[in-house]
Amino acid sequence: MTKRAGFVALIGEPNAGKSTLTNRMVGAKVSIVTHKVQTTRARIRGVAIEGDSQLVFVDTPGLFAPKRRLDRAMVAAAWGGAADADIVVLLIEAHRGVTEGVESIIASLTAFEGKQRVALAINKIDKVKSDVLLALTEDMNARYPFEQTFMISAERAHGVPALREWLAAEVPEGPWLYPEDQIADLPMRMIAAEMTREKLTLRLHQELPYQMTVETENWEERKDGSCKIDQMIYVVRDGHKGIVLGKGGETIKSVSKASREELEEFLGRKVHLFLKVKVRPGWLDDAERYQEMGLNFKDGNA
Ligand SMILES: Nc1nc2c(ncn2[C@@H]2O[C@H](COP(=O)(O)OP(=O)(O)OP(=O)(O)O)[C@@H](O)[C@H]2O)c(=O)[nH]1
Ligand SMILES: [Mg+2]
Repeated sequence: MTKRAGFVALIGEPNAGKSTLTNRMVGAKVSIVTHKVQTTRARIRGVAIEGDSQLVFVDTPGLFAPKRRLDRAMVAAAWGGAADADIVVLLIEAHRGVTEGVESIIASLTAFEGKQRVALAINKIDKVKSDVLLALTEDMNARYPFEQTFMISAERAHGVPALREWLAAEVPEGPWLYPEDQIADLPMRMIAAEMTREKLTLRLHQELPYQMTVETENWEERKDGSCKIDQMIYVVRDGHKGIVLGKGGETIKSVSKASREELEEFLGRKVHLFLKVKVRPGWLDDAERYQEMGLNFKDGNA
């Protein structure tokens, strides 16, 4: 029996469905998903097994034209993930077709031509008719020599097995990279912080989700098998603090409840979750915050 293992980087525009696909492949929620763009901030590794192959999916932040330090660090992390992978899968959205963003990703991809294996996955096929898909496949393949094109719906799991089987056959021969029962390569305290950030992002509007970060400050195992988790939510303005708390603390209470419930399901035990909000105007230029997010601060240099 020949074992195979490799890294598969998922790249694409923000909102393309990279995290949804990562979770679908892993069979568990290891990366947070929202309907908003720029949800994923760092490289998240999720592990899947297909036959004798271990596939390490590298979910990356969306690729877009960065403006701020955080944007630049996110985009650098995404391209870094692509460069380090055995196979890159570019995800695009079927109903949006070849957007300007997709064009610019393809322009950058040409630097990989001949050096990196790249496949195309047209996602969200549940949103379009099949003739659209054929035209889009032709158009994309005229722009870049993709090894294969897959048509998938990450959300509905359509076409996902075919993609997984192809990847399993194509990753290099070699020993597995992670223990058989490991599904993610991300510290638990970070997964926990991400869960809270997801619930906040779903509740908050406009720019606020992008100007906020969540850190797990303390994790205490209790004798009764439960754990106590303290998290800090950093915002940039006083006004934002009020919004995060909500009237009479309503917003933070419901966020805390939703996050705790998901954490309990993930960990399979009782969780006591305590959230606090801190106003830190400069956190977006604070090297320590980037380290906590798993990003390289210097990648954000203009
Ligand atoms: N209709 C449909 N929606 C999908 C599909 N896959 C993902 N979505 C939705 O698309 C939105 C974005 O999904 P994410 O997985 O967070 O996208 P992402 O590429 O990780 O986004 P960033 O982290 O911001 O770069 C969510 O609302 C998903 O539910 C799909 O196959 N069909
Ligand atoms: Mg994502």
